[in-house]
Amino acid sequence: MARAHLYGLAYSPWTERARWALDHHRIAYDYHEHVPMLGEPLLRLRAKVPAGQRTTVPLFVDEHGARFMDSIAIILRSDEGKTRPLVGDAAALRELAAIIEPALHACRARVTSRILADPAALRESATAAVPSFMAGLAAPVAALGAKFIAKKHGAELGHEAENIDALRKVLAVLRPKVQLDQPPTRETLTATDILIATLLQPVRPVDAAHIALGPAVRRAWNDDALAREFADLVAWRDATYRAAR
Ligand SMILES: N[C@@H](CCC(=O)N[C@@H](CS)C(=O)NCC(=O)O)C(=O)O
Repeated sequence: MARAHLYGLAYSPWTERARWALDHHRIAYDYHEHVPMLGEPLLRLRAKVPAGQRTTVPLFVDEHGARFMDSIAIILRSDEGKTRPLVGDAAALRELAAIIEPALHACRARVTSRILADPAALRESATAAVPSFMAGLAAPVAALGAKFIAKKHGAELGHEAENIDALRKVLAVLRPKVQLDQPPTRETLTATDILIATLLQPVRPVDAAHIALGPAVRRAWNDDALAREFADLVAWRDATYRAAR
C-alpha cells in the first residue's frame, strides 16, 4: 500500500495540531517540511487544487491518495476507525477552531513582523530551508518568504499591541475550557486539548524537544508579559505535552 504524506511547517500551530493527532493514533506517514514561497508550486501540485484556490499547510495525503488540506479535517481523518477518538463533537470542534483562528492569524502577523525586524531570526529561518553555509545568502530570500506569507494570508504587519490583544482575548475565553489542575493523559487527551495547547506556542514556545526553534526565532514567538498573565495555561500546556505528546 502507498505511504501517507504530511506537508507542513514544523513551527506552525496548525501543522502541530495535525501531527499530534496523527502521532497520537500512531498513523504512519512521511513528513515533508514546506518552504514558504519557494515551495508554493510544489504544494499546489501536491494539493491538486483548482487555479485560484489557496493552498495551505498542513496538507495530508493519505495512503489512498485522498487529500485533507485543513488541520481539523486531518484530526477528523486521524480519528476514523479508532475506538477512542479525539473528537467527540465535530461541530463543537469547528466552533472552537473558529474562535481560535483570529488569534492565530494575529500571531502570524506578530511573529512575521518580529522575524522581519531581526536579522538573526531571518538567518535562522533561512537555515531551516537551505544548508547553513548558504544562510548569509539566503536571509534576503527568507525575508521575501516572510513577506509572501504575510501577503498571501492578509496578515497586517506592525500592529503588535492589537495582535497581542487579539490573542489575550481568546486565551481568556479558553482558560475555563481546560482543567488546569488535571492536565490530560494519553488516555484522556481530546482534540480540544490539542487546539488549546498548540495556541500557547506564540505565548511561550514549547520545549525544543517538541518543536525545535533557533534562539532568535524563539524570541520572536515568545511574549513574556502574556506568559506571565497566562502562566497557569502555559504550565497546563507543558504538563499536557509531557504526558500526552
Ligand atoms: N484553516 C487552515 C489554516 C492553515 C494555515 O493558515 N496555514 C498557514 C500557516 S502560516 C500556511 O499554510 N502557511 C504557509 C503558506 O501559505 O505557504 C488549517 O486549519 O489547516
